[in-house]
Amino acid sequence: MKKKLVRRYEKNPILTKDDIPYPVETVHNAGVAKFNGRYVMLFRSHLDTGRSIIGLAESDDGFNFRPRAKPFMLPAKEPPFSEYEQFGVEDPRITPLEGGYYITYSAYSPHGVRTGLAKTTNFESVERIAFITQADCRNTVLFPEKIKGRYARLDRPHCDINPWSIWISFSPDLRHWGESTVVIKPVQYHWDEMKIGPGAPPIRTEKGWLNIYHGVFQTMAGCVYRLGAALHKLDDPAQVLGVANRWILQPEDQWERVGYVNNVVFTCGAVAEDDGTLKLYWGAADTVVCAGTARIDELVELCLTDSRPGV
Ligand code: BMA
Repeated sequence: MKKKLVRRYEKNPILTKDDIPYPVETVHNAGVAKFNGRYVMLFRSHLDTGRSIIGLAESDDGFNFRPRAKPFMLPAKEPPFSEYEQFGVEDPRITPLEGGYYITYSAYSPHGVRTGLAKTTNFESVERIAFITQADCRNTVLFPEKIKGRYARLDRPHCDINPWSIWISFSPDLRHWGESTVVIKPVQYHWDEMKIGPGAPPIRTEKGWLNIYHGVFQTMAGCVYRLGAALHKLDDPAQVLGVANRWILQPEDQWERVGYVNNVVFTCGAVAEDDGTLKLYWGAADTVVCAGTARIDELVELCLTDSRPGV
């Protein structure tokens, strides 16, 4: 048997709807960051309308999380944000950047799905900055530092004539984005053949930016969401050094295989630790939050040795 690169936390799932002090139907896709020595998690929850909101939970060890009494982000009530969040807010990612914490999230409305950018400095209040994509484009992750003087991001536009792929864009100010190019495409009859999208915000390693993304394969029993890894060049992340051929995590545990949407592991966040390990968080079957650990150097090695080009 091949070595498992992601080791599941033995007490998964780490958060379920029963832990939440307000009514929700699910607790899943979660961005996580370290803040003042603790771990802060922003997670998506479905309400019983089928629409989503974002909650917050805190932890001292990255595994045992205490949810806050109230949700952290509800659909905006004030223009211009209210128009584009009517159907809910989903899939938050947190990027520590220049002393603040930037949150990218999916904003759903009758106009489609686009990416909202918000900022917090204390995880008590949050300020919406702008929508940074048009419809239909989501799964946006920011790089945690400027690269050659510009901000950078990965995202995933929808497309009719090409399997949905991962793109990169650059910005002088986090609001205006351009110079977009496609960087990773799905491969036919491969585990990620149907569509792919960025997952956790990229992680700086000595050998490149580690990008943990999700890939989808369609079967007769529905779609299977798995996680994969890719490595981007440090000073030019539009260049992909390698996309691991094999997935790094797939639905296996009961709560990953059966839930609100069956057969889903979907990440919005990972935390790199000083000891070279990664804490990885994923929504399981769109119902609960799970965690695991991996060695960063093993993931990087996989991207460099058993891999394909990005495009
Ligand atoms: C994607 C997003 C995620 C979700 C996944 C599986 O398109 O909607 O929020 O976890 O599908 O249902």
